[in-house]
Amino acid sequence: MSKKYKIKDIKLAPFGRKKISISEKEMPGLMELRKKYAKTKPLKGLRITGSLHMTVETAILIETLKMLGGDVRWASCNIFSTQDEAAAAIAKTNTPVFAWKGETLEEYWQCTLAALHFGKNLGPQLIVDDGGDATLLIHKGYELEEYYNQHKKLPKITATVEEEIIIEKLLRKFHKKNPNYWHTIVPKIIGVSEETTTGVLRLEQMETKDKLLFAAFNVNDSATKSKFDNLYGCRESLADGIKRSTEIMLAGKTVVVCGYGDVGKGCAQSMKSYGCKVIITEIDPICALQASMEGFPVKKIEDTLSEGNIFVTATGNRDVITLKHMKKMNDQAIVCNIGHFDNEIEMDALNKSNAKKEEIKPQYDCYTFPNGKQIFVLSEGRLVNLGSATGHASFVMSTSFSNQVLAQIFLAKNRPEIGLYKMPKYLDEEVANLHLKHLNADLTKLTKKQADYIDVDINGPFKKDDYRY
Ligand code: NAD
Ligand code: RBV
Repeated sequence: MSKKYKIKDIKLAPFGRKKISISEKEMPGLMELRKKYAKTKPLKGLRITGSLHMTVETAILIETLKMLGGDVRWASCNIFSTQDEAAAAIAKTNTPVFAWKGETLEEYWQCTLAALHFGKNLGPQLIVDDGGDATLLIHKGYELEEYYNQHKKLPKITATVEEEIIIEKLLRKFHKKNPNYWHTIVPKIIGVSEETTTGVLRLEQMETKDKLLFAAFNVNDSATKSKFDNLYGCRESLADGIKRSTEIMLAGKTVVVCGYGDVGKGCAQSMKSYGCKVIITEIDPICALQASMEGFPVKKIEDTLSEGNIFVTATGNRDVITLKHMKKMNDQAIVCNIGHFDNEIEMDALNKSNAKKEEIKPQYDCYTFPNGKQIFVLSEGRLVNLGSATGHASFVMSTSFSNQVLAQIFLAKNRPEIGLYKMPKYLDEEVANLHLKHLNADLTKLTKKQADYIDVDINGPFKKDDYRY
């Protein structure tokens, strides 16, 4: 396959390059890893597919993987999350990239497939995934071939969800020209490193069912990922998404945050700091108790509908805000989601309901119910910080992406058996260390006596594996 790209506009490349140059200085972890591995090139000659929001930060990740020797192809993992100037800057360097802001679902899956297809019967050896869509397409393609090879015909499409039907159709079309593609490429796949909570859940489910076809690395559960990106990242980018689209005054509003995990905690803190009254919904008593101890009322969603002005889902679960809920909300309530997938809000049902939809501007829609009540939905229910703004700021993505790079090096070096792996604590601590200087933090050094007393090595790891931070 050629080194072609599919993006919005290559003329945006100089603007993208300016943003990349600024952000590089805010990504000290990635810059340090470039220095450390530029000579030995641990990813030398390895074909790497990325399916991760094509932002400025991701551009710097891509260029790091390339400097370490990787042969990289990229797609975004969401139809709205691409920064077109970042995609253009990457395309300009002759890196195949297939991503633009505002893809249709058909285009989205074609882009994912293009990123996975390096040429006739050449697929990736390593995958950087966010949410698991690249991994899903490979597994579904493989399954389809299994069926075909056994029955000498393709199975009927039984899916009922629009997106699943799109995937099935795409794979069938691809199968006609490339009948044994997935079986040829899978044995050469070393593994995938997964960025986010929802993607890790998918991997765990596959592992339990013995369905995983290659090794997988859980990047999300590094402390320097989920305890920073999910929490502090969302603490800033949620407000960015809401304000860029609606321009609303946050102070004084009542915000309902559904889910009080790492992301929900960041969202709740953020809204509180703006002077909002924050209400939490939770299903887990521990998280509900944490919310209560922070002074947040914990309620059932049904009991917040007449109070809330802004609703944010952050659960990684489905059907958290339903059409029934939306019908009962206050006039001009704002509804958005910051979890990985758009099924947290019943968007399908809303779109099929008798509410009239009107676009205010891209990723900002007004729905008017027959009784005249209006609600606003941001980014069509997809992650609001990436759809309505530009995602997390560079510094926190440097902690996440340093884990990604180390995970890719681990996979390349160790070629582990099929299974789900996590970052060893000493590397997690190393990622934190790479970022301390940038913030002028001065770490205390243990004495030998102190280290012995608390039973750790003087150079770390400083905590047991199950410490929760
Ligand atoms: P988490 O597991 O730490 O938190 C989710 C919380 O939601 C849990 O406490 C769970 O008990 C709760 N929950 C589940 N079902 C619920 C329901 N029906 N009602 C109320 N609460 C419910 O996960 P996380 O790391 O906080 O991630 C949440 C989502 O955000 C995932 O989809 C993740 O992939 C995504 N994420 C997005 C971004 C972003 O930039 N937009 C960043 C990090 C993670
Ligand atoms: N995320 N990426 C960005 N600016 O590139 N912002 C957020 C960015 C990632 C984050 O790591 C989270 O786990 C994932 O998006 C959810 O899809």
